[in-house]
Amino acid sequence: MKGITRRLFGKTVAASAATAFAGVSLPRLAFGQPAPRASSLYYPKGFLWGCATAAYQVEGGAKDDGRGPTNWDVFSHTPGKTFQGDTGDVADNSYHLYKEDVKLLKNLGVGGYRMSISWARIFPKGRGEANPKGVDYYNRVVDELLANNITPYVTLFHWDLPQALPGGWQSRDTSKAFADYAAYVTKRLGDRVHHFMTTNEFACFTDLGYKIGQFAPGLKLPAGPVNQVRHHAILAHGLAVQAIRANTPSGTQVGLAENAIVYVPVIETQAHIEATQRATREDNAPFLTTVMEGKYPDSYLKREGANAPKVEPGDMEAIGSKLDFVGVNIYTPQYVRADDSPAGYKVERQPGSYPHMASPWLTIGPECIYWGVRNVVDLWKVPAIYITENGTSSDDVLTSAGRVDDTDRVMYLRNHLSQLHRAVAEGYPVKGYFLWSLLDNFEWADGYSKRFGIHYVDFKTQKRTPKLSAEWYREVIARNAVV
Ligand code: PNW
Repeated sequence: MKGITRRLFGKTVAASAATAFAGVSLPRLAFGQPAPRASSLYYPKGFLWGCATAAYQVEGGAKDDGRGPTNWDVFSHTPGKTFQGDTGDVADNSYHLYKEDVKLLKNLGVGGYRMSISWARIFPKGRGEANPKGVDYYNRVVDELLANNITPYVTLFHWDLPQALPGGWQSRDTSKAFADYAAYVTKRLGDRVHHFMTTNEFACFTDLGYKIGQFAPGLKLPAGPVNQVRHHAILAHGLAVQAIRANTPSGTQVGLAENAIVYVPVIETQAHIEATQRATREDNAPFLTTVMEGKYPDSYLKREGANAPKVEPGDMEAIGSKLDFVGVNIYTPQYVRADDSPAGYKVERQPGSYPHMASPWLTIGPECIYWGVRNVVDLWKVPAIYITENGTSSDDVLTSAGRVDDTDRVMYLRNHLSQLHRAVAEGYPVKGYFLWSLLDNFEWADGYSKRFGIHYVDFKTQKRTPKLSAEWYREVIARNAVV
């Protein structure tokens, strides 16, 4: 041991002499290896760094310029549904302050911005007559981004559904209305926007809304109707992919943003890794698995029996439409082991002492971002994958000096980017990363009680203040490396 230490010590001295000569003081790597620069975890040239938001969470302007009411307006205005009755009526007022938000993006140096479009601004009743002022707004936002060299990545549905659509996602007509809306809006933006995501997180707007009741519309339906809601959601995605392709120039990149359950092997042995793959395919059956395979897995249909979704001719073909990329929203891990059960895997219960961030569901396991990418790419051979969301809530405090030192968020992000680097280094086709979120915003049922932004928002004055994490992210982007 001693010998090794001495040898490495010698190298370290030489390294610090070299760095001193270069005129910069740089940290050293462990084991005495000289750090060539500030970090060895470089990302490939052209890697896209970005931030993400969603319409209902940031825009406000709920009644402005002809926007129609949505499921989330109704839900958030229903007593007892959101934290202290918080609503998205005003949120970050980005409907009016979008230029300021683009400046924040510009200061960070991001290359991309993931935003969503409010369907009810374009079609206030979900279908029928379009509202030109809604389209004008998104034209302005897109033009402002492009004028600042920021590439827009546009999600067409991030949970705010026009209230006027009867039955919401319980109705098959909603899937068709979505495709018509997708056709209409992408035709108008497609000359300048080249990346579209159909939907965001199937499970959140189907299961949480129609099975658990925690999100709009707050229903608790039995298994059969829930499976039908899920089917309408993936059908909406599929029909929208077809509609976008028919209405945009060739080369337009179409994908989705999905929060597949991310499984991490308890130990990195071949058996546990294979179990993790099985679990990924099985437990994402009604959503990503079916979208990627164009077919409900037999095991899912068998499990659901009489409750299985009713499928019409042409549905599966639409649902399985080839995608240009897959976006994954990654926050937390689930651990899996191989076992002797018929399924061949077991999902581990997390012990009570398992650490989490400010949101109790946000358990910490940075390797989930590596495994999230690896499982999806290995299972379905996707040509390109983006991290369409990753980030955390924190109990942020704005000091009298105007600082928010969110060291826990920096810790969380740095660890995830280190693990994402592993996927990149192993050759997985990770094209970009969108941090959730640019701003503190309306965190759904948690209202404004949970802050996810790298900019602090004073919701009374709408003042935005960059947190320590914004400073940190700016440095990551500038160096194209984990710092
Ligand atoms: C995502 N969970 O939602 C959404 O896409 C965002 O709109 C949201 O603000 C962000 O993550 C932070 O929550 C999730 O319970 C909601 O595991 C819940 C969960 C995961 C993601």
